[in-house]
Amino acid sequence: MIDRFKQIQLKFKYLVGSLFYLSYAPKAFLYTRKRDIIERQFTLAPTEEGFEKPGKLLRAEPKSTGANFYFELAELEVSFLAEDLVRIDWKPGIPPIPYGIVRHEWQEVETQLAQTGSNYSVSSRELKVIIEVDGSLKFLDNSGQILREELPPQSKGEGWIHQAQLRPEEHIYGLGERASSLNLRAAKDEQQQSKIYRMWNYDAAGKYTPGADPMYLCIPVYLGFHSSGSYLIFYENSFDANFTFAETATANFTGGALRYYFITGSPAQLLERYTELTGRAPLPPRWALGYHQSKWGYRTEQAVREEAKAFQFHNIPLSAIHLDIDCQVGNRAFTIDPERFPQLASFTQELAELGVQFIAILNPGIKYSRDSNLFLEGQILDGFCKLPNGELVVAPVWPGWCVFPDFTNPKVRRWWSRQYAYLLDVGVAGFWHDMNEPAAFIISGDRSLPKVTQHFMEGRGGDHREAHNVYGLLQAEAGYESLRQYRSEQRPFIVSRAGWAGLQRYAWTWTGDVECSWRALRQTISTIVGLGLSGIPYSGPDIGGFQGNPGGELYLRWFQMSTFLTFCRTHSSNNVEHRTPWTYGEPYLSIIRSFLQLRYRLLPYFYTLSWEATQKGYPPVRPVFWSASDNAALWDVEDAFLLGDALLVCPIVEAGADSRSVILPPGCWYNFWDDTVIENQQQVHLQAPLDRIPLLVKAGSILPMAEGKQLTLHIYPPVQDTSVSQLYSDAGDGYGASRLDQFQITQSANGLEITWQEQGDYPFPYTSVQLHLHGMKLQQAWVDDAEVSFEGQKLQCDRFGKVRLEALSVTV
Ligand code: NBV
Repeated sequence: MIDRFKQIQLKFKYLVGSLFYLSYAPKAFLYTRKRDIIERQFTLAPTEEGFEKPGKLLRAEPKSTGANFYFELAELEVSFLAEDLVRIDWKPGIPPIPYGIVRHEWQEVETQLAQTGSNYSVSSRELKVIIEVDGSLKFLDNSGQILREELPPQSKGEGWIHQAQLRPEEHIYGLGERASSLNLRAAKDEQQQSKIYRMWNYDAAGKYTPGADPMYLCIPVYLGFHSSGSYLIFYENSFDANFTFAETATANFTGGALRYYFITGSPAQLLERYTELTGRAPLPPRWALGYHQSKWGYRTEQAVREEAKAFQFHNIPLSAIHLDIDCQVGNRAFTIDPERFPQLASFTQELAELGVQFIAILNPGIKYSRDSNLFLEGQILDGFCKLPNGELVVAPVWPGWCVFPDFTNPKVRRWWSRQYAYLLDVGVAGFWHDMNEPAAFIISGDRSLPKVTQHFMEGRGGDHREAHNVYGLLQAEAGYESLRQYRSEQRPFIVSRAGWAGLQRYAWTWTGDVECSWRALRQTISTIVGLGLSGIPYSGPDIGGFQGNPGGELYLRWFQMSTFLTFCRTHSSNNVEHRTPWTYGEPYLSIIRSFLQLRYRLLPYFYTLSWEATQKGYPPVRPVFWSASDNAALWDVEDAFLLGDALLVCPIVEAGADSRSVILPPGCWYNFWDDTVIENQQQVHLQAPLDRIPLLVKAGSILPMAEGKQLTLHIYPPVQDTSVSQLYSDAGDGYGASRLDQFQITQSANGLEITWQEQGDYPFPYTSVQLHLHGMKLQQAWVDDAEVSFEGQKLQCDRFGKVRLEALSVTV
């Protein structure tokens, strides 16, 4: 009876939600027609200019960090920015505005230009580029191994076709957010042809099933792995493009310049260099690594208050609540309805006292109405996107007919930045940028602005074909700068749906309106790992999926996976059942609670990984092959991921499964749950009853976990000679002092020695330290040469310089 009632309720909710969407249909229809007319009216006939091949190489000229090459029909500039990083510029082409790039000055690299017959080469100590007489390029590492062979580029009208030969075994990863296999080359379309990956940020609402393309956040960067090595290619070109990976890797750009960067090295080296070029993610506030609760449907202060209290009631940790467009007035950006949120300043304070941050959504579309202040202000600045005839571009989004700030204009970014200030003043802790591809409602065709829309492009001018993919990036920049300026003592927190290369400098992302299914849960792993390899370290899915009701088992399995992702948030649509950790009752509630408690205990580890991302650009969530990329058996593992170097997370992605097999990177691994040791096995089968997913710890690691002021260092021997684990701490927010504690473990004949080195001036934040030894039986222990007692495998101690543990029967 109750079930029946619930079903009717859900159907009713679904109906109301659908009617809500439908109410936009007339506007979407009108806009679609108008957009088609506009595109026809203003699109210029394509030029026939270009070349099939650049012609013959005529001469070469050395320059300080590389060389210039002159072909019959084109010019090529090869510039080494570092020993392992080279920039290639094929000309002619309008140089890109460096929206993706942060580092412009590089130390001079010594390079040699050499001629062999009619071919040339330019080399640094790490990398050689061979330039052949027809414009083919080869990239070789310092041992002479060929990493990549490119065909001469083809210039087609305003666009370029760029191709490289792929090895049979070559695997490809990246391209930003993709709902595809982790190895992008493995995916096929419905005709069993190589999948086409489009480079065009796209609102995937209602279409987000595995295989869908394009998605919200495209980045023209990919990594290639084959038997002779690995490399990264980043095209600094924001135009619409298609990429395919068959016998050749083909990039087909519709416009812009053919400028790209080539980097060689291991995955860690590739990400370090790439993020040196495009920027690293700043340290987030520590609370952001906790759990976030969201739904499209918190309409009142009271509803949010009750939700926060329910978390307390259920004893489930909560760090932030996200408010969707229904907290706004008429779905308008920068509003929060004062009738439904009458005491916002004291309310955000009340939540903060519960340890909960208030996050508000924002869409870029501004209501096209003289009753909208934002519209009037933007008009004074002449800051909205226009058509070539000077008319405003007007398209329907949630507030109704909307105009769109031109974020490629610095004046507009500054104006947009100012808008956050008053929400910051009343304690809004962070912002969630939605619909910023930018998305518009349509009946057919592209869900965005007309391609002929004009953009300021920092003064040089351009159109939407070039500006579209950087739109969300530049909005995120404006938001980030705002938070830095108006709340300078705290670190910014912004989540952005769309973006481009460099988004990591300003924002996190989530994977949008993913369907609610087991296959979508499985898909999420590749999507998130692929984002990390594209330089975006912080991302996560709507736990349970956006559209639909997952039921207890799927929600739980989704939750268990997300426990180990950087962005851990439940979110769902306005026409589905309200979804929280307690929605499905027991046993799900208790299991979710224990997973979240584990996540919070692991926060010192997460936070240290975040700090590492600021230093090196490594994504905390990594492919299983991260530290063993020459092991081809790992290249296709897409049902597991590493969290840092120490944890291997193996989610359950099938209904009813209570065990699964795991392909392991080489070495020795511990089962986190029972300390069994798995040594040098390529594949194991592990139990996964509802209350756990296989979770493995790499031998040699120290896993720092905290409960209140007590820090426990979980030590997993053996170590190959020595190994070092780090622990980063600071106040959790702001820009004050910090510290780095480094623990070095050395294996000795009858036990272990651990030394502790401290750096930095932030006081040690824990009042007690416990050492927990796994896999060995503790016999005797000395802290700074004084013998101490212990209990079982645990040793309670204070700060120390050196601990010596005599331990027996190493289980391996
Ligand atoms: O603002 C409503 C939703 C939001 O809940 C979701 O997370 C976004 O991805 N938003 C999309 C707009 C409409 C979705 C149909």
